[in-house]
Amino acid sequence: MTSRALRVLGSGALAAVLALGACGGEEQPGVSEIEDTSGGSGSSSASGSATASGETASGEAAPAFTKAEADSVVKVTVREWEIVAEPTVAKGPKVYFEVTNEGEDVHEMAVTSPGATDEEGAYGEVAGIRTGWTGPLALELAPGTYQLACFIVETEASGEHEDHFQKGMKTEIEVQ
Ligand SMILES: [Cu+2]
Repeated sequence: MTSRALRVLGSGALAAVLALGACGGEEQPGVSEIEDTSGGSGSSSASGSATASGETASGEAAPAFTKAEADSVVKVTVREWEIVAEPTVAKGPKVYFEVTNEGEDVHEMAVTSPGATDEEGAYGEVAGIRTGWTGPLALELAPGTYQLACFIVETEASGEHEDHFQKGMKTEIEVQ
């Protein structure tokens, strides 16, 4: 009898190499940033830019809100020597002023409390409006009465002072 050595080829201990499927890739934070610029502002910012600095070409700060977002639009005409607002009663709080200079001198329009005689404490202003120009001013205003005024004081070649406010460049509007 031949003993048959049953050679059991040990299949060896196959090291179970657990291929750890490193699925550590695409972990997404819970918050996904959605840029909803439903408006037509064509500035599609690249991803990641934290602040969309709104500056106009002239370097002035962008209005706090757009004309489309305003509760009312007040068209203001400035000229020698008056300021005319239309309408004179505006719905707030978001009032969007469009100030057009139909005069010959440079003018400004400051929004102040009634009776103010200078622009200190003004809620806002559009300055340096040249002939034919229109300047925007977006202000959030509480209900009440406001003065629109030009506080420019010019000195003529003759030395005479030309005080736009004293000459009549002021009016009042009511914000409801
Ligand atoms: Cu003026």
